[in-house]
Amino acid sequence: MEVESGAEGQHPHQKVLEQVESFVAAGDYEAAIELLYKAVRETGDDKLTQRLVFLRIEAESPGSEMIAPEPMYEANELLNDAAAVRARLEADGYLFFRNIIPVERLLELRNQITTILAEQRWIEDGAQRMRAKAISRPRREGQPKFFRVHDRIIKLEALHSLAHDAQLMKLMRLVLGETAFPHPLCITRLIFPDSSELSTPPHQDYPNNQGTPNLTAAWIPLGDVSMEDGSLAIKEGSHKFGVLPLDFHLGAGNRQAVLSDEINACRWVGADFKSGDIVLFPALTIHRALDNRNLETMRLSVDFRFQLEEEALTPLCLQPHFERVSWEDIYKGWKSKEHQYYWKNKDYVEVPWNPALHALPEEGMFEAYLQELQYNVKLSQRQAARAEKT
Ligand SMILES: O=C(O)CCC(=O)C(=O)O
Ligand SMILES: [Fe+2]
Repeated sequence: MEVESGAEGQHPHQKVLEQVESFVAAGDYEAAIELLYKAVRETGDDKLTQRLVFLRIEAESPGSEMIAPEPMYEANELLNDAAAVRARLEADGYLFFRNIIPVERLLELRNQITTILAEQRWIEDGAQRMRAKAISRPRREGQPKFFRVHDRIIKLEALHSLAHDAQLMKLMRLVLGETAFPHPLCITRLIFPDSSELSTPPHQDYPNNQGTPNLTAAWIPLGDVSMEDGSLAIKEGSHKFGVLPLDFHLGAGNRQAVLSDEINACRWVGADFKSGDIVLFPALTIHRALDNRNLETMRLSVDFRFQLEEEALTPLCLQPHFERVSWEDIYKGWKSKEHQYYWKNKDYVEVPWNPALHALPEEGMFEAYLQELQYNVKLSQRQAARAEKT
């Protein structure tokens, strides 16, 4: 598209702006945004950029992204029948079990994590600390303040040893097979309330982990996590559509899967999780987090990935998340050696990481820039709204 410049004395892209406003007046936000998007990409003009950012915010009617998942199927009744469990995973692309992980273990890990969060002033300290009431603005993966917390959490023995919990391992052997073992890469999610732009978007784990597509994630809430608190949702049956194209997203991983109409037709399923519950899903299943809409408390959860021996993995899965702290440092001060370097005794096939599977399209950087601007505007709007209330 050629972006015409206007008459003298006018903004150089006055014609574009007029055309945009006439689309807006006619209620056609999609056309207005498309026109502006192209114009901003071509010109980088500040005024056009600002209009685009505000229009994109306006066009998101409140709750437009809100989804209402159907209930997940609770598979506990299948627990003594491996064939039935595996058939269900093959059919639905996920398994949900109630009450698998010992609650005391989860509480202990939550206790240790919330202690760190309170010390760093992310959450309220004191008698209510375990509630994880947020008192700071959202901290995002990659920021220095994020790492001040995460570099401590990644060292917790209670985090890494949870992946080897006897009940969890029993379940993973039932689902995957006798040689199932967890990757040493363990992920902790520290999700602030009221920051929907940062909610984990719909994605497949495969591009982030690669190796075997049979890789199976275990998502475990650290305490009760209802849908209102931003729990995990799964696109039922979405594992049957292969590896999907990627687009930028501000949420965890910075990548969302581009969903076809066929996949969009699959149902979202979810649950109000209780402490001890678990969801398993293979690497091609589309999943996302719901927005944390409780406006107060952080959503804390962990996710581990399991595979069988003899299957493929990439070197990244043998490293601590974010690769900032060495295993040697992580293990300092641990009480037990049992789960240190345990993967060295496993027979897996190490395959190289393929950057092409993780690459964003060319527009990715531009989209990143726009989402960042949009997020900052939304943050200030929220702060202003809060200030008005008090
Ligand atoms: O908990 C989240 O927000 C994301 C979880 C996820 O993507 C996973 O477990 O693979
Ligand atoms: Fe994921």
